[in-house]
Amino acid sequence: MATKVILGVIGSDAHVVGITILEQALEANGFDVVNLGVQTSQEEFVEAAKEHDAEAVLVSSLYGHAKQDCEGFPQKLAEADVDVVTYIGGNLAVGQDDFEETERFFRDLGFDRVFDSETDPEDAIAALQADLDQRSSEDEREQITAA
Ligand code: B12
Repeated sequence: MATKVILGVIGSDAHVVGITILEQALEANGFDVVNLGVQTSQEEFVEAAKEHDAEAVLVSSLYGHAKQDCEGFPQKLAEADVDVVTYIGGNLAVGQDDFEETERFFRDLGFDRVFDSETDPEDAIAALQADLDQRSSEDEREQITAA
């Protein structure tokens, strides 16, 4: 069965082109994408991840308000018992920011990886595949240890 991935633009952000390209690239690489579209709330991401038993949640933000929109988001996933790989990408801060600082902010918030607006979708997909492979081998090891 194809790996299920939730994709959407968080907050009041209406920039749709980036996630459309990401959706196509993910599907071309065999992922089953649930695209929630633009102006998606944290709760909608959490509900969709739960409903579809997703393995990853990919959040996009372009308009410069990602820090406010994502406050508490990884914790909301954890509270709902949703254990997924979480990525965020796009134009994550206002203006010409220091990406290293932005990356640190979102990693501290709990996201697994942070991507800037220059990211080639194929690079993000390769990272996702590697992260998911690593998770499933860790799960297998845990099952063997528990048996
Ligand atoms: C088109 C556009 C619009 C259109 C959007 C139309 C639509 N329905 O999509 C309109 C005119 C509506 C618009 C409105 C606004 N916009 Co505008 N917009 C743009 C513009 C010119 C292009 C965006 C785009 O489509 N790029 C093409 C796609 C392919 O690239 P992308 O979106 O960056 O996505 C790629 C990567 O970022 C990455 N990526 C994105 N998300 C994710 C997520 C993950 C997990 C990963 C791995 C990768 C990833 O992969 C994508 C595919 O390659 C950009 C400037 C620019 N050159 O980027 C400004 C820009 C994004 N907009 C901006 C702003 C400020 C606004 C407004 C707030 C303006 C205003 N004052 O009203 C409003 C916001 C309205 C809202 N509620 O969202 C700013 C954001 C500034 C910031 N972050 O500091 C930008 C950067 C312009 C600028 N230089 O100031 N905008």
